[in-house]
Amino acid sequence: MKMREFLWIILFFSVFNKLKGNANIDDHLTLFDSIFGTPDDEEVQGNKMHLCSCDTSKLEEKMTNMEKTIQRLSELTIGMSVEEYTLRNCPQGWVVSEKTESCYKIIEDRTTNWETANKTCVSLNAELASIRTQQEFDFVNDLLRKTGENVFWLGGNDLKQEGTFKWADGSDVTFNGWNRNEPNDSNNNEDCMVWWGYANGKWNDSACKGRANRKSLCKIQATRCLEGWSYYPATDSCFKTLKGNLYWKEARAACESMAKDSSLAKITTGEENNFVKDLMKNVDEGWGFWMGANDIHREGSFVWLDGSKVTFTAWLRGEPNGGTNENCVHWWKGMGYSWNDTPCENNYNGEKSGMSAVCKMPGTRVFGGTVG
Ligand SMILES: [Ca+2]
Ligand SMILES: [Ca+2]
Ligand SMILES: [Ca+2]
Ligand SMILES: [Ca+2]
Repeated sequence: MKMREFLWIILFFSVFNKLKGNANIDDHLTLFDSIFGTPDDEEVQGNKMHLCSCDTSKLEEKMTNMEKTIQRLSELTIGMSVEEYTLRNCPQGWVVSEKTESCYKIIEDRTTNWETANKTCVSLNAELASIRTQQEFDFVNDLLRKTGENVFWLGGNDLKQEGTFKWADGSDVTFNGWNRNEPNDSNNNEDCMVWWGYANGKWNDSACKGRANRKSLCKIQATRCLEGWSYYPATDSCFKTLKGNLYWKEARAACESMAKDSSLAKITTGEENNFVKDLMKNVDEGWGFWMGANDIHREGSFVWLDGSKVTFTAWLRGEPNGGTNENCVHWWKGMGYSWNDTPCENNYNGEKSGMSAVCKMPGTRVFGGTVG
């Protein structure tokens, strides 16, 4: 679906809604003018005459036709390509909520056992649903109400510690969606959360293995980074260390082959530098790690690979000191990961010096899959 077609749909809806309302003919004319241009245009005049002959049956016929067009256009939008969503699309058969950055699926197979329900979700690379905000609470309510069912398994449970509810991924239940007087651990035997349609979707704790046979709701939360990458929220970035014995150019190529928009790391603040230091400390070998900073093109003028100037720096005292012999920057492991300029093809005792790399890419919302 192209942007132009999309705009046409919006246009049709607005015209249609206006016509359906109680606006008088003058309003219709004004609206018509504002959308289709000035009345000087002959064609517009013609259309206007036709539309507003003030014969109600004509107007109704026009509306019916418009309704049909809208119907056809809405059918077209269903085939809208995934690129037009800000999120990567959910797996087929799942419902996406862009607000909660999650995918949801109702599991029709009933089970009396919460554990079984969660296993089904896990087998789909998901988990029994968590509900973390009012927005999500409302979204789930809309979704589940439509089914006419009154009870669904959700992910909340206090199986580990009585009275302390966690979601299926072990995170705390912080948003309060409980029904009045719940959770009540009735008969000291209620450790699993259910969506309770009898109380407008407010939650109830229920026996994890009961007699009641329930459907369940699975959820996939969008992840910010590809697997193996670490998320740094302040700059909405993902980092990854690459252990190797690399010249700077090789390190750059290695990072760029990992994913679209990935390259040697750019560091913009001290906090970001510290975050990366912690990652590097977990890699136990190597002499240091390459970053994107370099003064290859103009001596003394350090830039990142996106062309921006290096503003924040964490040079080792006395660095950069290499002049035109040293044009690439690395974290020097033996010097507390301070920055140093060094030859881009750095050797030690006549051999490659064993430099690793830190790659960086923008945070990206993905549901399991890879970023193409
Ligand atoms: Ca309990
Ligand atoms: Ca209860
Ligand atoms: Ca230099
Ligand atoms: Ca140096």
